[in-house]
Amino acid sequence: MIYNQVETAPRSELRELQDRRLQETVENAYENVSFYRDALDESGVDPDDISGVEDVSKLPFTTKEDFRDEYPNGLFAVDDSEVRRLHASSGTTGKPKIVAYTDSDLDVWSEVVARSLAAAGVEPGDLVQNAYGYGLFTGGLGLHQGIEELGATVLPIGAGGTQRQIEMMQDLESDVITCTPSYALYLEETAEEMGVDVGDLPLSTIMFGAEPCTDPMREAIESRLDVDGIDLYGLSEIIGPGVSCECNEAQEGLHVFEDHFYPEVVDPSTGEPLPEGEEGELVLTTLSKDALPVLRYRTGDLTTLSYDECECGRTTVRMDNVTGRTDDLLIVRGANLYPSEIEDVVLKFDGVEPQYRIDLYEENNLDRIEITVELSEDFDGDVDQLRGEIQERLKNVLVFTPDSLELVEYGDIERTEVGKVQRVYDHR
Ligand code: DLL
Repeated sequence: MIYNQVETAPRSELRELQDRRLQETVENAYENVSFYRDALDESGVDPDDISGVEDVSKLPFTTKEDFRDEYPNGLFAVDDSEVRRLHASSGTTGKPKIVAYTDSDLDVWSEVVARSLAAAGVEPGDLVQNAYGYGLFTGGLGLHQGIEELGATVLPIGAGGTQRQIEMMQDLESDVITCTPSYALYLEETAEEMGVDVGDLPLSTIMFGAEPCTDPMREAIESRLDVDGIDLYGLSEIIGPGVSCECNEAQEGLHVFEDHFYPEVVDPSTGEPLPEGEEGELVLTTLSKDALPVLRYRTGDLTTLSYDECECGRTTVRMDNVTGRTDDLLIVRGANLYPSEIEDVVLKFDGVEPQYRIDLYEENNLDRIEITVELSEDFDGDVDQLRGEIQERLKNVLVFTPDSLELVEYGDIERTEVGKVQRVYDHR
């Protein structure tokens, strides 16, 4: 279902809207945020120089560090009395990034989440079990208000309490669950442990997001839970969940809600814009945010953009599933590789679970990388042979041999019940 006809508008119409909204956003940022006034003045850009999105690359970037430096509210563009809600994104180090919403921002957010749900095939009247964490994280409340906006029913169960999740899902017959991909797998394992026949669960759709999910991981979720898995993307600095979402017709790339967020892909090392189809870092500019307008935010997420027509009828650009971040890059003895590349190779083997961890150490000034992968519960083959095959494939596909590849028993790798999963442990 298409929630708002703007999603199918001719691209020229969309462009006009983007042009106008970009001008307004730059004016708002320049007038009301001293950080942006200084940054624009320093780059020699006057808001009048920006007549539309073709001028976007004249604007300076905003980075994660800028959010930290301006902590807590240096990037806010409205008076405190107009801020209706705050959220925070917890980084791994330092202060969180605080984000703010006016009434109008909250309306936009509900709308883009409702559009995402509709794109996923969720319908008014469906019961959506929202298993994202409530609180400062944007997942819980972000999904919550969008589910209500769509006219579906929300079960605000939040993260964790997995047995209760399964019982309520059965008793209330939830049609949809919203959660991280790692939690979807944990839910399936817990249902098995409870003796619940997973095939009998009422779910038809899982909307997963907030974490990367490679193709083999998605296949594991879809086949084990017998559901459609729909990828939902977003980040607190821009709005939260609802920046882009897959459609259930094609499930190929995430439609960016381009009337509210302008996407670019740039070379992560030079910052130069890349042509359509080339992989690079996603940069987003908000087009309608009042409390926290953000110009050219370096998301760190790696993707490509495609303007090809989609079978669902939406005319909006699609971004590829995000499976890596610029700061995930592992540089091991001169080889550059992303954890998702390792995941993609390892999880394609029969006999292993979609559960693994990567440990990095420094030994005598040399990097050491250890990979640990879990065997399936019913694996009864030769472990050494499987290890050899995985090593061979890593070498052939990634030109890389880990210092150690350990295959451990089913259940040996710790699961994450609440929050985002961690797979890489850098002890260096
Ligand atoms: O994770 C917002 C969200 C909540 C998105 C629920 C989807 C569903 P943050 O905590 O600020 O916000 O983290 C944002 O998470 O820059 C990506 O690196 C990653 N991320 C979010 N969605 C996806 C996804 C929420 N679908 C950061 N695929 C982003 C891969 C994702 N990575």
